[in-house]
Amino acid sequence: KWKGEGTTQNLESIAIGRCYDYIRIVNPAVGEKNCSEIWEAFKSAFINKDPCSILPEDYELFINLSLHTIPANKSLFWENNQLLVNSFADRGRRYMSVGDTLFGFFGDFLNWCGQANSSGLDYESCPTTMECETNAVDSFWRMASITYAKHSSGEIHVLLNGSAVGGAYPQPSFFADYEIPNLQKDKISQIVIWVVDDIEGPDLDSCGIHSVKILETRLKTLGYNVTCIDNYKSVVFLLCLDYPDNSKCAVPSSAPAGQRGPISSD
Ligand code: NMN
Repeated sequence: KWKGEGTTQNLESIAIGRCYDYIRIVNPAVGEKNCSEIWEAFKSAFINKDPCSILPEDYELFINLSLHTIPANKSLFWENNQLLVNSFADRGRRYMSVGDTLFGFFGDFLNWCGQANSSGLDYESCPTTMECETNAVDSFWRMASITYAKHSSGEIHVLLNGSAVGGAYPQPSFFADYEIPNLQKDKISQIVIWVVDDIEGPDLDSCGIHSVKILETRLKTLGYNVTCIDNYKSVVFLLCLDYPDNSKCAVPSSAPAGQRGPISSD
């Protein structure tokens, strides 16, 4: 009856399995957590309710049970490049995006909703954002984003896509509406914005212009120390893995041009 995809099959096994994977393997530094209790708290946010009447606060117990320290200088916010962020952050080893926290890891790439007057999940369909914003998944990510922003500290980073058609800094968006307003100014020393274009994509947005300028102005007005870097090398290197022959991926050789052979044998 809804327009969106239904609940992911085997949701409970995936979520509980992810929780154990996270606390035992991915990030044992979070300490002991009760994964079945976390699952019950997650489920109670949306089970037996009208799937369009789920509020971020309904996930409060879930968040309280799954919350852990987000290391200073490791927060990575983003728009329009989730897969790139997943690779770059490396499950928290390099950076800890919301998807690398226990609460974000738990629900990442999954879909779910319940139904009124039934304790079952709806595997057939779930409401889209267009049908209602207060659906189980959107409210979950709102709560996750708010919590993540509130607990971020030190030097924080934002990775934006300079080839995105709606602008590198879209509005409305989770970052603009739920993360920026919840950053704790006294805990944040600096905000570094990275605007990285797709290797084969157009350069539509950059530091100091269009939507990035709007973001820089907003953050400076809020009193933050803001730096912006176009096509930050480390991120470009990662993208270049898939485009080794693109001119944007050329690495300058140390040998003079005339001495450079196609393949070196020594
Ligand atoms: O590009 P959208 O969906 O607006 O969200 C990106 C931002 O919001 C990121 O800064 C992230 O922290 C947060 N967010 C993350 C997820 C996810 O990791 N699956 C989902 C929704 C929002």
